[in-house]
This record gives sequence, structure tokens and C-alpha cells, in this order.
Amino acid sequence: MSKYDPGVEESVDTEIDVEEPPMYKVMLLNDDYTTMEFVVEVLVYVFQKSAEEATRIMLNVHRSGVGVCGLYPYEVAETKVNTVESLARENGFPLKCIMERE
Ligand code: TYC
Repeated sequence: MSKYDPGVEESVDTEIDVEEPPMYKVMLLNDDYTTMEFVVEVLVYVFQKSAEEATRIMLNVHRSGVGVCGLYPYEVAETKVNTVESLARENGFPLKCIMERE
């Protein structure tokens, strides 16, 4: 009775509702004091951008006032914002980094 019978097909509901976590945009804001070089370093170090992509994002922020660095789940986004702001303060720059729900 309790023996596994390979002749009987088991009907197991394999469909699981997997909710994607909400994503957050992490953005840099322009200012007049943070050096371009520092912003590029932050984009490479914190957001794993190539030097070329980092330069492109930095120039976009410089020209338009704001730019997206990436999309991340809440805790990852929060950690990146805190890391950017800590690095900026340690280096005497007013660079602002914010996050916004997608
Ligand atoms: N505007 C800054 C400058 O001219 C450069 C800069 C770019 C600062 C992007 C912040 O998020 C920023 N030195």
C-alpha cells in the first residue's frame, strides 16, 4: 500500500508562484564640486562598470543633472547608496546618490 509504485503517475503541482522582488533605480546627482575622476572611480568600483561605460554615465549626469547607475533589489540598492555616500564624504565630496522604486 505504502510502497512506491512506478507504474502510477504521481500528480505533483510543480507550479510555484515566484514573485520577482521589486527593483530600485540607484541614481547619481550632479554637483559642482565632485571631480569627474572620482565619479568614474565610484561607477567602476561600486557599480562594476567598465571605464568607458562609467565615463558615459558620469558625463550624462554632468550634463543632465541625474543618471541611473543600475537596477537592484532593495537591500543591494541601499548598500550601494550608503557605500557611495561614505566614499564621497571620506574624500570630501558632496556627491549625492539616491534610490527610487522602479
Ligand atoms: N559636475 C561635476 C564637475 O564638473 C562632475 C560630476 C559628475 C559630479 C557627475 C557629480 O554625479 C556627478 N566636476
